[in-house]
Amino acid sequence: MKVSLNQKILSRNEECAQKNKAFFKENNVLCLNVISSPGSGKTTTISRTIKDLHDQIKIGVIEGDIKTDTDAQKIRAAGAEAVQIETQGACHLSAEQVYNALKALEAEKMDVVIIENVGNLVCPSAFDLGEALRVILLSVPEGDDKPIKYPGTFAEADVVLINKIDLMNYIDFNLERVLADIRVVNPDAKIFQVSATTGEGMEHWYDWLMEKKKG
Ligand SMILES: Nc1nc2c(ncn2[C@@H]2O[C@H](COP(=O)(O)OP(=O)(O)OP(=O)(O)O)[C@@H](O)[C@H]2O)c(=O)[nH]1
Ligand SMILES: [Mg+2]
Repeated sequence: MKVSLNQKILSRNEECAQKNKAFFKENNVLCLNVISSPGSGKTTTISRTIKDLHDQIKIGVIEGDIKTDTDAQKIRAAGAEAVQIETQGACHLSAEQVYNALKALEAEKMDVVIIENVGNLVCPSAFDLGEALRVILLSVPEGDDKPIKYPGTFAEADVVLINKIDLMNYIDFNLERVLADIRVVNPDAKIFQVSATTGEGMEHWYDWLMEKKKG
């Protein structure tokens, strides 16, 4: 019974994800789904990306949180339009929520739509939102064992941003191990080491993003 209900939820989500995909294709919008644990630096990374690329691409953001619109406010302060979804307890965004937010955002006017999923390294990875690319963040203070503990999430990544590298000298974090562990579950993912606060390494992420936008 439980299994069939889960399948029903996932297949309903997949139907709507296909609608989102069609919307992005029709409007030539590149969509990214950003997933990580709470506090890894999703909003900080997106805000810095908006500021640094504002004269090259128009970015719109859909924010997912259980409660509050504080992340949407931070995105607007960084200079981009943002729509906040409050999931009221759900640990991930659904394709239907994103579909409704796309209208509110007027996403057809954007070059890139970035979806910041609810902070959670497990649930969001099961829900396709119709995105073209999936971005997984892992921050140094979370520890170097996360790729082997959450292999399903890392396996789905197009790009992994290892964030907060400015803290590397203060924390026991084996970078070589992390790189090797990601490679085991996902040999094709691009991996960039960045600091969203100091800006270190962000240019490689920007180059990758701009290449993807060009197609
Ligand atoms: N030292 C350091 N701190 C960072 C970096 N990136 C983000 N932070 C800090 O980490 C904290 C959390 O950052 P957020 O961007 O809010 O993280 P988030 O992933 O959006 O969090 P949720 O939306 O709650 O899941 C803030 O205090 C940031 O200033 C970084 O590269 N280095
Ligand atoms: Mg956030």
